[in-house]
Amino acid sequence: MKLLFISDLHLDPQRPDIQHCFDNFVSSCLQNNSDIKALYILGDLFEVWLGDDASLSSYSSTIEQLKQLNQKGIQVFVMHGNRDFLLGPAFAEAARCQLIPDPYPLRIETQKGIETILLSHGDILCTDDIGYMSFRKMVHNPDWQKDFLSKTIDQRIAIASSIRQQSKKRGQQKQAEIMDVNQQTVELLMSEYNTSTLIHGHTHRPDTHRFTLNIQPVQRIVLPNWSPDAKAYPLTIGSD
Ligand code: LP5
Ligand code: MN
Repeated sequence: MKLLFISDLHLDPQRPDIQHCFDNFVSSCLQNNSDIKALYILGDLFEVWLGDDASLSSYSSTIEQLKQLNQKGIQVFVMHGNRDFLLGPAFAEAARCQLIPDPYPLRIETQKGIETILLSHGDILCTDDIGYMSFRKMVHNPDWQKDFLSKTIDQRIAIASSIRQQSKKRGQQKQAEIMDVNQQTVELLMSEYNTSTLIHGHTHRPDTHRFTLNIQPVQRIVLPNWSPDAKAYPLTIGSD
C-alpha cells in the first residue's frame, strides 16, 4: 500500500497546461487505486482561494476529481498553503476530503513500530522572511479572515490581486536564502515531534536533505511544484 504526497500544484483556470498534468495524475491514481491508500496534498493546491463561497465554482472540475478519488477508496487529505489558506468546510465536504492542520504528525506503522512523519506546507519554516511571517500572522487571524470573507467577491479579488503584486515586487527584492527554510526552525520542529522525516513543499526547491539531529540520521524531503514531469512522492506502508 502506498501513501502519495504532492504540493504546490497552483491550479489556476488560466493555466490549462497545469490542469492537464493534474488530470493525468488523477487518471493514473484511479487506474492504480488498489495500491494507493491515501493522497496528501500539502498546500497550494490552488493558485488562490478567496473563500468557499467565491472559489468553489471556479474549481468545480478539480473538486469533482478529488471526490472521484475518494469514491475509489483513496482518502484525500488537504493542508492549507499560503495561497489557499481560506479553504474551508464547504470545500472539504464538496471534495470529500479532510482538511489537516499544519504541521501534521502522520503516524505510520513500520517494522520498527509506530513512526511519525511530519507534514507541513513549509511556509512556517521560512522564519528568516520577516515580512512574510508578519503577513502570515495577519491573514491567519480569525478576525481578519472573518472581515475579509464578509467583503464582496469583487472586493476580495481586488485585495488579493493587490497583495499578489506587492508580494511579487518584494520577492524580487528578497535574497533567495531568505525565502528558504531556516535550519534551526526545522530542527526545533522535528525535535518537538520526535520525527526523523519531514515532508514539505512551498519553496519549490525539490530535494532530500539528510542530516544528523539528536545523534540520529534524519531527512527533510522537499516536494516539487507541479510541472509535466513532477511526480508524487510515494511512501510504501504495510508488508507489500
Ligand atoms: O506564494 P509566493 O511564492 O508568491 O510568495 C509567498 C509569500 N507571499 C504570499 C502572498 C501571496 O503570494 C498572495 C496571496 C494571495 C491569495 C490570498 C487569498 C486570500 C486573500 C487574502 C489576502 C490577504 O504568501 C511571500 C514569500 C514567498 O512565498 C516565499 O516564502 O516571500 O511573502 C511576501 O511576499 C509577503 C511580503 O513580504 C509582505 C506582503 C505585503 C502585503 C501587504 C498587504 C497589506 C494588506 C493590504 C490589504 C488591502
Ligand atoms: Mn506556498
